[in-house]
Amino acid sequence: MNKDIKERPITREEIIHLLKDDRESVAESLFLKAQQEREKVFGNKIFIYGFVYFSTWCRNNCNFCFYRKSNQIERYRKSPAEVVEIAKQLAASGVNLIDLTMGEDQKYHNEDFKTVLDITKTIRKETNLPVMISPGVISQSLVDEFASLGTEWYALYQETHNLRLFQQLRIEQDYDERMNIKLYAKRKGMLIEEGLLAGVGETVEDIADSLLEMGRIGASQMRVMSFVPQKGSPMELAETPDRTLEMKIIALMRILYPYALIPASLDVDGIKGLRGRINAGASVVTSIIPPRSGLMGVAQNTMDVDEGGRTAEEVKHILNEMNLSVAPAEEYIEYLNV
Ligand code: SAM
Ligand code: MD0
Ligand code: SF4
Repeated sequence: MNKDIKERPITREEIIHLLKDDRESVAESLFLKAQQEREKVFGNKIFIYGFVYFSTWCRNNCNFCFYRKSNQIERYRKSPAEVVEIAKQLAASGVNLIDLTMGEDQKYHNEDFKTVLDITKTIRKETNLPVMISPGVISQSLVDEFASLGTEWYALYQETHNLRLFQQLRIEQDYDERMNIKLYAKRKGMLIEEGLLAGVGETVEDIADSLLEMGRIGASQMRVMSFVPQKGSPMELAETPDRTLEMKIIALMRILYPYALIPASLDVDGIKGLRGRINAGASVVTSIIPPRSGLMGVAQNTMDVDEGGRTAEEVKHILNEMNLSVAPAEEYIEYLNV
């Protein structure tokens, strides 16, 4: 399989035009084209990712996030043994990758990430699965350490590629610092995931710029998530966008980058949001969380988790109904290695 990004078949102006055109027929034809493109590369196979949000402590104050430092909420930090146990449980359920996600927990920064590096090493060994880390911004020397452990992925989302909007969302954070560490990880041989938020005040021009930038930086995985308002945050009363926007962006990503891994995140609308995102051209299902593990999601921190809606089993069932199936572990590893 060739995961290099193909030449772009559509221009910035065409993207803008397609995003502005709100006829249902336009969206439908984008979805159809995106499904055809996905099928050419991935056949009827979909990858699924286990999500382990192991510390909800954070030193940052992103305006859109429930876990921002200033929000007075109950937080947890799972012990290494618990994290490893949950990862093993996810592996046994058939996920293709373990995503180790954390807030920018100062405790881990103070100890140079010793615990997180240990957890990563153990999980790679015990599950034999590729690992993605989503730790926020870290230093170059830490990227070196994760890369030398063989950690496959570094996920770090810019949310927008409009500098002014970035500063409103990720307040007191540095756009270039965030972008540069992602590019550094790529140079060190890690795969990178880029992401954008829909419905946070961006224009269609901003979205077009993000779509093109994601290709330019060589992101092997790219995502879009609709903004979900969070209790106690400055954007609590802002509206969540109509989902057609997210679906059209997923389809455009697929059409622009046929080989890209593009998530259908269960974290936005729970399990009921799966079909629409797959039909828009997504090739990965993310945010699979074991029920009653005490773990949370991000945008939807509890939706469907304990009810068992966000499990590999439930996802497999729905994909099968759609004549799709979850790829075996070896097939995902093969995809990454081509
Ligand atoms: N703390 C790390 C970081 O910010 O990079 C990793 C985890 S962070 C919680 C992961 C992503 O969740 C964010 O980059 C953002 O795209 C998404 N997210 C957070 N809050 C959200 C919300 N209210 N609605 C939709 N997506 C959200
Ligand atoms: C997900 N909501 O898996 C989670 C998360 C972090 N790498 C991913 C934002 O969709
Ligand atoms: Fe912290 Fe990440 Fe939430 Fe920002 S998005 S407040 S860095 S957990």
